[in-house]
Amino acid sequence: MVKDAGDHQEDIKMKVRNSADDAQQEGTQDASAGGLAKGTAGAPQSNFSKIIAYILLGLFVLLIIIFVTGLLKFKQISNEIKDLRNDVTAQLANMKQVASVSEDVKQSQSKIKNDIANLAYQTRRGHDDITDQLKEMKENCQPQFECPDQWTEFHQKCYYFSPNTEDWSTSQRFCLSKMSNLVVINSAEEQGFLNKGIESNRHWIGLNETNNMDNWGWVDGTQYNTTFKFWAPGEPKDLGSYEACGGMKSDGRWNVYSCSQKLNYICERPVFCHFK
Ligand SMILES: [Ca+2]
Repeated sequence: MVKDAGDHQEDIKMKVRNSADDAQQEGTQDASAGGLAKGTAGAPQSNFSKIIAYILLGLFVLLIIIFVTGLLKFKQISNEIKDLRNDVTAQLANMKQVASVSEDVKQSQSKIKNDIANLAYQTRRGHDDITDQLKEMKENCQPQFECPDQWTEFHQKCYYFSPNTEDWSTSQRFCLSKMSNLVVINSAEEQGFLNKGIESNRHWIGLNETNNMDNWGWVDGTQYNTTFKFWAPGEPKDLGSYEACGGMKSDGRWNVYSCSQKLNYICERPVFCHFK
């Protein structure tokens, strides 16, 4: 019995040993089998690595291209920004210049406005001065009824009956030199006064034919058609090619004479203001 137990243990030990040997042998076989498998899978793995490497290289090149492109783009944008900044600076300078010109225009307008205002003020002041002076003159003025020597006063007018004879134009020039005109007869009273003054001598009066067409006119512009007339019967006659001027006959009536004839003449002067 004891022997059987010992044998049995021995058997178990043997079995265990054999099992271990088998296991070791199987491990060796597995190991050799694994090494064989490993040797056959090496080629695909190398190709895969190459593909990965190519992809990585491609990505790297792509990155380089992107970087360079980006760098160029950045430089371009940077230049554009620089140009834009220069443009803005130039525009600001222009705006400042325009603002300066605008300011000059404003100042000029203001100056012109002031000048006009000053001129208007001076004009008003001048007008006021003239008005004051006229008022003063009116207050201090009195008609000069006393006529100069050799002049006769009648109804606030002064008359000069010339002692000498002249043609009509020379007579008028003399009257003008004395601040007068050849007489303009405005009324029957004036006609009557003159008729006495001529003392039966022929005298020029301020009438002449303006265009040889029976258009008579007074030297001071008085309307001939609307004024008193005292022509002798048959007058005014047509003298043809002779220039016709008006004069008083010895009886005082008006007569047409050739302007070149020499007659006495009558000057008439308005009454001037004589200051007190
Ligand atoms: Ca008169």
